[in-house]
Amino acid sequence: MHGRIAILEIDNPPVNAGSHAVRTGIAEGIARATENRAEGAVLLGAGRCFVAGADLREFGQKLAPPDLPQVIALIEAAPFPVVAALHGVALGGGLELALGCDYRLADPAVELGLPEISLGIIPGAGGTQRLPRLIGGARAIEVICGGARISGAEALELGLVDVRADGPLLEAALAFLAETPRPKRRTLDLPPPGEVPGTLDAAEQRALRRGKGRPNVTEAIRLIRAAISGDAGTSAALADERAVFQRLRVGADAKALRYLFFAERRAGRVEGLDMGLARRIDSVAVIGGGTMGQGIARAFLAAGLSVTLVEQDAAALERALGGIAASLDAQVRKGRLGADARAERAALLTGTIEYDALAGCDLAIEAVFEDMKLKQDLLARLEAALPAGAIIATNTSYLDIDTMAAHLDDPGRVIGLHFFSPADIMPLLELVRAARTSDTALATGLKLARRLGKQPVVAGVAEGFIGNRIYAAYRHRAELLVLDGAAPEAVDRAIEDFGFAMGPLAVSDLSGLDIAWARRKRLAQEREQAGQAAAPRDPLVADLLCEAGRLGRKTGKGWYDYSGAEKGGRPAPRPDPDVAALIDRAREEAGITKQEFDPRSIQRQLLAAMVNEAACVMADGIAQRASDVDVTLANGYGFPRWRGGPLYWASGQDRGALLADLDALAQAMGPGHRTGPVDAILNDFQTRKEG
Ligand code: 3H9
Repeated sequence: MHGRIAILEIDNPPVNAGSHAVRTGIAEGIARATENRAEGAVLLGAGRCFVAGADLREFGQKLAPPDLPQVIALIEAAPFPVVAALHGVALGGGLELALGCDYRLADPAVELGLPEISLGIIPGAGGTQRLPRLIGGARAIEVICGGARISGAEALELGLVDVRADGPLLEAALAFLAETPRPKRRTLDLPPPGEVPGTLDAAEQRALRRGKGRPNVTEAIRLIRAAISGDAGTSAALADERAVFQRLRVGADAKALRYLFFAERRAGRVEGLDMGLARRIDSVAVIGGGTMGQGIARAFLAAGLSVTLVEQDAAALERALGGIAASLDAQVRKGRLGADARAERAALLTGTIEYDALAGCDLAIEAVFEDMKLKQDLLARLEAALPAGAIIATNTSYLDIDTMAAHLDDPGRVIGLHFFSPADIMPLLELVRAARTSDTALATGLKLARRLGKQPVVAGVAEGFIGNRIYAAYRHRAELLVLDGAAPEAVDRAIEDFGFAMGPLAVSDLSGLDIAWARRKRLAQEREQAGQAAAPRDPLVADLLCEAGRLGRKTGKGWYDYSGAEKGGRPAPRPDPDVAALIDRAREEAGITKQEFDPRSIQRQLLAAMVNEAACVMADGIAQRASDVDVTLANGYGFPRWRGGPLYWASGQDRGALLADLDALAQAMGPGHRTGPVDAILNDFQTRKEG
């Protein structure tokens, strides 16, 4: 008690998750404050935030009472006003708790949000009912269904937060209560604010498109609409919300998404690595200003690092700097970046064609053409130009980093930082730990990933590391399905029905068929030089398309024809009779009998290819853990998050059926195919999941 004001501080490190003890503590605190005849109460969080939401570790079991709705009901029924004092984040159940208080006061840097949709559930403690009453239905749909975060400034503007606290939170909250009498004020009694006609429908349409038909999105919209209309009555709507939450919480989507949540946090850790070794990185050099280099530069600039872009000549440098400026401008135009932030980023960027300019850089990353000799020479140049101890990174997506770094005085400085294009948008960053990569370089890379807001995954050296290696196996299977008789659009559709945004052939068209073509030629050459005999079956058609100049969207034709109508601002892929004829010819020339494939067997074969290669990746020790493979595919390759990732998905399948799919895969791939130890990996995976 502070005078007549009760102070309830939630202290449950690291993020004050609303576990059972926290819920009990708040309930007891309210009861004691009532006994003590408190005239008001302040609810706040100790440490770095208010409350980051419900404790996700409890979600696999029955939730012990009191549940959060009960705690909020106690707050609402208390005979004194309760002020939530917010700092750091108030997310999920944390925001719902604050919405259940009579007033909200916040540090201006606070971030508010309801991320439940990303966890396969809906807010379960009144979020769908209270939030729309404060900020309106359309904005509530954006926050709940789109995962939008609300800043402190916006929360004040919207009336979601009543007072801005510039000084110490507790003092501000006490002063707020002392200023004038503060009556009780239930959020549920407030009428929803008026809405510009049409905005609610528009927000709903956007949310449904983004939500890809997941059941939690449609349920959330239904409940938000019920809050706005008020037809059902408040307590019935709250009970409805709770019932939907409880059902979804134990459903397949929610389980997979919770698995990924913890898997993603684990992926950033390396057993036994001393993170204290990480070097401070303030200034970086990006070598090569092509699409990838520009994206990487933008990612660094967005994180507030100073960037020196290095190109071969003045003209290329001007093009690269111009490209970055243009894309920053486009972000401003689209409202994604403020004019001040754009100016700050631009001020952090310089360009040069002189390696001497790198003498002050803490890290350099090369993003030049995928050519071993070129990269070897470049790394040597960087070693000479950079200060001692600075980290040298390569963005190669396939090449052997051990070989690349072998000629340096100190190969320990070299690490792979494999970004995905566009590098400032895609969340994944594969950190490649080569045989001689030092702990310092690895720790620095992990810390840097965090600073860039990326999802790190640590990989070992292998053709394509984790992600591209598995993806290449999947694409190979897709191409063979086409050769054996499935239409390209049938192959793509089968995996899109599984939840991928695009099938592998449409993706190839988007990124350009020539990249994989060059890789196939290189691998064939390497295989020949090494005297290796059997290779998996050649998919033939992809090569023929390239030879015919059909390199994908950039040439207007690839697996599909792009000369037709636009869809979403881009020409839509249309099946092309010329491609069908080319496939028939290839099949005939190779003496292959055309087979029929139903959508399910196509889908199962594509998944089997991923699962099999994932098992090979594990067997070779390229990924630290099975869950890292899932994190990679879900964050960089469009594997539907609500399916958890290929190994998680496989662990939930009937084992006999899966092994049969793997046999069929081996048959289709031919003698050079390597069968991964899927059974053993999944047994181990199951034990870990259950343990
Ligand atoms: C919900 O609230 C449903 C309600 O509607 C239902 C009401 C009835 N639970 O991310 P970090 C751990 S659903 C358990 O590395 P950061 C995390 O595992 C929930 N643990 O830090 C890690 O542990 P460890 C809605 C959690 O600074 C440590 O905290 N809420 C939870 O990068 C640090 O986490 C959310 O979805 C949790 N809820 O980011 C918010 N949250 O060190 C989820 C974190 O052992 N959380 N941990 O690996 C976040 O978005 C970020 O963690 C946060 C901090 C932004 C808070």
